[in-house]
Amino acid sequence: MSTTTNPDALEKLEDEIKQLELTLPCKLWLGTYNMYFYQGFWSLVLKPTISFQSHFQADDTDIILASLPKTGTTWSKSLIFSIVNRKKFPDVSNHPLQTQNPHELVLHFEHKLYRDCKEGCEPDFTKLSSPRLFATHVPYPSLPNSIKTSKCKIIYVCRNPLDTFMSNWHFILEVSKNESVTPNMLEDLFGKFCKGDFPYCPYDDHIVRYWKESMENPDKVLFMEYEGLKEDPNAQVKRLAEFLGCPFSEEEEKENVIDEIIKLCSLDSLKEMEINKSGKFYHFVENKALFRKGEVGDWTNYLTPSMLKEHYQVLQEKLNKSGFTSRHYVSQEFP
Ligand code: PAP
Repeated sequence: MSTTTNPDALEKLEDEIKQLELTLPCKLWLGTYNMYFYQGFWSLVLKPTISFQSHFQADDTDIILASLPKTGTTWSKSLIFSIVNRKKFPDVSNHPLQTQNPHELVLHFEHKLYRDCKEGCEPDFTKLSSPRLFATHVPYPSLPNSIKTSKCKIIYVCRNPLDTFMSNWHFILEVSKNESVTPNMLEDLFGKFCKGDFPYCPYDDHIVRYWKESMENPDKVLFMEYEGLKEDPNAQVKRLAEFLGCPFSEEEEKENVIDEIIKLCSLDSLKEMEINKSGKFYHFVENKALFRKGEVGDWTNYLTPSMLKEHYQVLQEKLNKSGFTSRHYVSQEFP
């Protein structure tokens, strides 16, 4: 794909993407949207993904949050923003999180920056201060080379597959204006999720690729788990700050700065903020749809043993074979 931004090259890129769409496997998502199988993963946002992949130039100081949808993106965005900017915004009552949804503070590459920009132009990065904070759901193989080769940092957050699916399910029901999505589609969509026929999936490939990178390059990629954050937020916030090169000082620890950040970014706190009760992010999704229960193991209230037997075994076996280990995800007894 072309990497320049002159009009001819952009036109060429457009043509290349159109041609590509004709050759890629394609499925209809929720009976409405074209979902393309690109570089081993299903994508609903092919064009912005390719623009991002072709054009984005990372700085060594950039911080990039990567995740599958519904695995803790909003929470991680608020924590990363608050950790990195803690000296700039020491006063919680005046904190940017009070007036902006976390998705407006840490901008998403393929759902915001490269989706919003008109043909022939690049996102405007000039207003962002250093370190620039970004997020993406794009799988590791599709990241721009400059992210892989620069010294920028990647934080990957993942979540138990069953809770991830359930969170997606509730979000789809909540925000879908599409009448073809009905509650009785739960099992069908669960089957698709387990098979990998789901946006940004296969689930196992997405997490295993980032996990392997984190094992091989621990200074470059930090692998975090939603469940770990729930279990011991203090330890995880410290781990994040150290990884980002801004560890908490003894004085900050004594002054409870870590606890204040955890409290500010908690589900209850974000849910209660006026901006998250009424606003919309990226113009069309209600902020409140991002904050539901935030529980570990909520899937047990929805997925029946027969659904698990029918659909989940294959995904579990793939995860087991991948070598990926986490007591939250892979065990003989689980689910
Ligand atoms: P996104 O991919 O659309 O950005 P994401 O933030 O990754 O969504 O996931 C939303 C989930 O995180 C929701 O989980 P649930 O459906 O199981 O309840 C949401 O409740 C949870 N969540 C959002 N903010 C927080 C937070 N501050 N602490 C803990 N969980 C949170």
